[in-house]
Amino acid sequence: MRCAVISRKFDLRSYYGKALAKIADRIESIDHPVTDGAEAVRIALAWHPHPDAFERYPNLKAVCTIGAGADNVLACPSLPPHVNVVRVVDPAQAEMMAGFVAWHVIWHQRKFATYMQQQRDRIWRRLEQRPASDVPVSILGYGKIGERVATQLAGLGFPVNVWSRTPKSAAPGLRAFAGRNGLFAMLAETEVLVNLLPLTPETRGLIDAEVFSAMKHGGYLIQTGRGEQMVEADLLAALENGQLSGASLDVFAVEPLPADHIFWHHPQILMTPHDACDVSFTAVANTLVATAAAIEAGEIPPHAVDRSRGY
Ligand code: NDP
Ligand code: OXD
Repeated sequence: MRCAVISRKFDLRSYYGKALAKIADRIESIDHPVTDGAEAVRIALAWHPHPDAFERYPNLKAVCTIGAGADNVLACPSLPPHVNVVRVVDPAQAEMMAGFVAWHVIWHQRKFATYMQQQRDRIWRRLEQRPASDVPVSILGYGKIGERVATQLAGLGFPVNVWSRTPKSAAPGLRAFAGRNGLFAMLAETEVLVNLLPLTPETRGLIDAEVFSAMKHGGYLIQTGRGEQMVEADLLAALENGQLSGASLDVFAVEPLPADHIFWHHPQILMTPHDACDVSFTAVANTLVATAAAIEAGEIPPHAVDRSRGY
């Protein structure tokens, strides 16, 4: 099946070159814009597509992303309403995210930022430490990734709360919350807040001053969902007034983060360049193959997002 490879941010074809070569007998991948035979294109592999990218493929049936979040494809103005958008669901990615989040929770719990400063100042001083059981962690989003992250943290001894849109029965040892009221009930018992939500109209701007002030004083934010979900000015104010003691930020409203942004040199912020975890090459290739097979069979591809819900 013919697949257009579309991105205005990355050279997807060279990045995924080996993975695409392995499936070349089933998927013929061609760089966008496909000039000859655009009408034969039935699937696309896309990440941050050009706004008009999908206009030229009249027989497009599905667009596969290279990540768990499909927001950048769903936001593309030329995406036709009938086209399926397929995200990657990769247990290895969820596991990598679980390690990333655990590291940052422990960074906060064990006061490693202070130890780094003490080392720079050549100060030998032991700090008072708390067991994991004294540090409640709450996760916004109890989906494929949030679930794995929650289990990992619970296994390390942290009390873990999870929040979803629809009510869930959480795994043993976790407390589940849902909806706006559930959010604020959960925040009252939150020291570390982990964001693992998809970007939708409901989650855009959700993490704001009201959320920070509902958390325990001196709390910590781990921002791994999407940058647009957090109000930057409210984070800076919460750090300034001590409501939050620090934040780990992996995702930003503008990526790459502009060189003059205050986050770069803020003493209470730890930053990574949207690299909390990655999907494996194999998972991307498998998603394309499964999508092509479903289209040939006239079925909805596995892991197609619900476009009315936005994730
Ligand atoms: P899923 O679709 O599996 O899970 C999404 C979860 O969010 C579900 O529990 C869903 O609730 C919940 N949710 C959605 N909207 C709302 C809402 N309005 N209120 C409360 N809960 C809501 O997604 P994944 O777990 O696979 O991925 C989550 C996100 O993590 C991605 O969309 C992406 O933004 C981010 N991500 C970031 C990465 C990084 O490197 N920084 C890497 C990978 C992912 P319900 O269960 O009721 O449907
Ligand atoms: C993803 C991401 O959605 O990398 O997978 O953010």
